[in-house]
Amino acid sequence: MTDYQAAQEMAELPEPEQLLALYRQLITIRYTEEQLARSHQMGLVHGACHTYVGEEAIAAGVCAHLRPEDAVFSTHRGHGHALAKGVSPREVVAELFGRATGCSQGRGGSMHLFKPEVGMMGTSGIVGPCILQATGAGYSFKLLKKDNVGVAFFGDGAVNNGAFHEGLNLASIWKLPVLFVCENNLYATEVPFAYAAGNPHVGNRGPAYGMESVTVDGNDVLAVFDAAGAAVERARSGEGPTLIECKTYRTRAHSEGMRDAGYRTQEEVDAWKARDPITHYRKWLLDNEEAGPETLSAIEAEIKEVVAEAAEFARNSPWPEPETVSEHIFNQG
Ligand SMILES: Cc1ncc(C[n+]2csc(CCOP(=O)(O)OP(=O)(O)O)c2C)c(N)n1
Repeated sequence: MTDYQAAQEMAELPEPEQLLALYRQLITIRYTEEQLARSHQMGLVHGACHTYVGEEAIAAGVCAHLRPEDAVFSTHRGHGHALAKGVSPREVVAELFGRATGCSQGRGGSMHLFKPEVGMMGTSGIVGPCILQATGAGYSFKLLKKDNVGVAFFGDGAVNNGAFHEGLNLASIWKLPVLFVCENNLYATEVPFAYAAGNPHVGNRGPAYGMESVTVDGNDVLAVFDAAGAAVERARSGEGPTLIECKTYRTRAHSEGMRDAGYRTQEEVDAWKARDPITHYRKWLLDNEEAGPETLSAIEAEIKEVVAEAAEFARNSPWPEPETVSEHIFNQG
């Protein structure tokens, strides 16, 4: 039995239709990212483009438990979080193309994906603050006596930032309904986490804050789903925050167009590609007769169409009108 199979035997499995919804979500993120990478090469994406290829299981597994009123705060690698939280491929692609039909009306791009109506409270180019913003959302839900949760997605590069210490400590002492989801993909740009951290086991840090903490295989969507389900339940019932370390890997360059050599070996990249979260989950669905090949192929064909249409829609969308440039700007003077 592989580690993957063993983890599934122990995990609380989702309902059959949810198993397929997870597959659909994984495929949506992967195909959208691949479309964005191609579009970047064609010069259609304006600004940086950090893809989430290889890490899709985390956004899919966590966001499957969230309601539109739950608040997600994300990072520079946030397309998958936005999609899993309910922003459509059309709105994501159009935003990266700088078009008025994008979720931020073409004003922000990849690192400013906002859609408060579905609880997507923003991707961000600054490493760390999402931890504090999610803590603040949790505090606000607690004050308002709502059973909603705040979720921070962040990389290993954020955990040695002061925001991590302040956010986790505050959430712990006030038992705030927050999930701190660390996507530990082993590198912050080109810096290995093992080099940058005195204690490279993020999951071990929770107890230092008096906080529930768990480490899971971030390439295993069912393991993430299981851990996030327990954490969301704990948060909604007033039992406080959880730190979830998801061990994963990005298989593309840090950012599209960047060189991807000199800091990791091809063998390492290939070993992680062999643990691709989508390939593994697809095989698991088939082996366990949760879905037949025709069903999965139909989902793949449908999402391929959805994403191609989204790119076409974005390409044909208008640019923001120049005369609207001063709209949505706060004047603090
Ligand atoms: C406060 C801050 N410091 C430095 C940077 C420059 N920077 C951009 S991405 C990045 C690496 C982040 O690594 P990690 O948080 O592990 O996320 P990953 O890119 O691996 O998903 C850094 C240091 C930044 N954007 N913000």
